[in-house]
Amino acid sequence: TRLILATRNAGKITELRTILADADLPYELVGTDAYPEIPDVKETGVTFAENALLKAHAMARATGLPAIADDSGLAVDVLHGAPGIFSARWSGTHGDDQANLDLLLAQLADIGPEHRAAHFACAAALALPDGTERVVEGTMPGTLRYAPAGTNGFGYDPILQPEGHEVTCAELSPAEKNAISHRGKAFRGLVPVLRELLG
Ligand code: ITT
Ligand code: NA
Repeated sequence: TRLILATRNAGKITELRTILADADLPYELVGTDAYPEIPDVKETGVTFAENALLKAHAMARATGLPAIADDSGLAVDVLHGAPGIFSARWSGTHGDDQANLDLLLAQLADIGPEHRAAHFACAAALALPDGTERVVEGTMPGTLRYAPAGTNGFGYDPILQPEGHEVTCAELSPAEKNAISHRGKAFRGLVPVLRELLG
């Protein structure tokens, strides 16, 4: 079975391929690069789950194949959950991880260490061409640093120190991050659903 991986984010693709390979699934994972003619869907949802489903349904409909999608982001307590679903374009430029991270750090410069709680969230969606849909969500709680540290991962990884760790996500190895991450939890949770619906 071919399974479409409905994301253009290189950091996500790397992690998803590893997380799903660990589950030893019998599917051929096909990236959206194989379908350059299919336009990106507008992410008009107000939750991670809604946006993940929009992306998965669009690819499943357009390709006639099952599709999985990830919508994710960083939710900061003192900002009432922002950047949240706007994480990828917090600075105004979609996908400029450095600018997004720099802006967020500047916005939190005066926030004390006791008030820097945040979490990553991920919604993992599966859509079938017949409209069947499933979503599994995962989170990773932590606190925000005052300066970036580490070069692994992507996005806001250099500033989020996961609960129970003394280093940032960008200082964890990929395997260490996947073991505790929002994305690892969400997609490992989706694995039994994939086995049930795709065989
Ligand atoms: P697709 O829609 O093509 O999947 P995207 O990058 O637009 O790609 P999102 O809208 O879900 O995806 O945005 C995710 C944002 O959240 C992006 O800015 C990431 O940097 C950030 N993010 C998500 N997961 C992360 C992680 O594990 N580590 C660091 N940042 C993360
Ligand atoms: Na999004």
